[in-house]
Amino acid sequence: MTQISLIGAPVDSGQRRLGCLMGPAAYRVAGLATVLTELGYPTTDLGDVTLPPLQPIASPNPAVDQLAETIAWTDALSASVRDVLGQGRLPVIMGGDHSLALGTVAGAAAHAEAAGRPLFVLWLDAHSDFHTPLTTTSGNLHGTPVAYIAGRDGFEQFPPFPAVVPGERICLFGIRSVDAAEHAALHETDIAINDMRVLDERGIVAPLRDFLELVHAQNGMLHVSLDVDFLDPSIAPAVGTTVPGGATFREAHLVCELIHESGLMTSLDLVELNPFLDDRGRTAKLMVDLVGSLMGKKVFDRPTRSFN
Ligand code: 5AB
Ligand code: MN
Ligand code: MN
Ligand code: MN
Repeated sequence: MTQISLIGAPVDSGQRRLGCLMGPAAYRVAGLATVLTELGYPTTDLGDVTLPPLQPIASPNPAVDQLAETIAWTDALSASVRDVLGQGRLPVIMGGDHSLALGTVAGAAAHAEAAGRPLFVLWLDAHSDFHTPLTTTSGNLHGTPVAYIAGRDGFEQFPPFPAVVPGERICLFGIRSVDAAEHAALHETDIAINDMRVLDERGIVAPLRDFLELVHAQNGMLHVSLDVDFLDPSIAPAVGTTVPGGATFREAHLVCELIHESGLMTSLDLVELNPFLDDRGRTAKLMVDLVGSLMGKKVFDRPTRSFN
């Protein structure tokens, strides 16, 4: 049975609205470890990663906010994810804003390269997160991790990304808010863009299976990055960047169930939960329920299509 390590990542340097640093505590209160244990997975909570005091670092783009903190989180979380994967365990990162994925995916990429396997990234999000520190106008670095993972220029102040993930191994799923600079840059890549228009037309199953088939065919590792704003704000209000028209309750569970059935996921981020904006813990509880589906919780056992 897969062994799971929970990593608390109280990152809030990637955006300016306070509260994401309470995310790991909210997942603990909502019973994440218990859900995993009850599903039969030996689960260890490694506690929260912390940072030492830092000196500020200036960016060539004066808009960029909290660069030193975000670089330090990148280093620290890359090391913890790589370490957990090296122990043969599944890291589940309890965020924290999405800038934490600069580090977690770097750690997964370093591990995959050492293991001689290709890394694939499934990005469940309202946004494409394809800015660089040079193109962002908000200055919020939670809008940049996909660009870092894909090897775009502009991250010279960050640790070099260990093994750039080619566009054909990245899948954006659920997006519905893309800035003009991101849009232009995405057109130059082979990243699979499953925006909400595509999901409305094709549904969840076909585009997701297309991507999972690719991962399976290449014996890939699969990092899943789940941004709370992937979900419709009516069911998941606890996020700073709500965008209408997101995944419904059943669409989100179906995504998670299909990922589970594939048996392919090797690391998971839970990002952007802001418990200060929540309504009696409902978003935290929904995220924990979705992790349950990702790890095999189902209403009724039936024969399923497996990739292994
Ligand atoms: B999130 C925006 N593109 O750059 C920007 O929540 C939003 O991690 C970024 O997906 C959203 O500030 C980042 C307008
Ligand atoms: Mn995001
Ligand atoms: Mn988002
Ligand atoms: Mn276009």
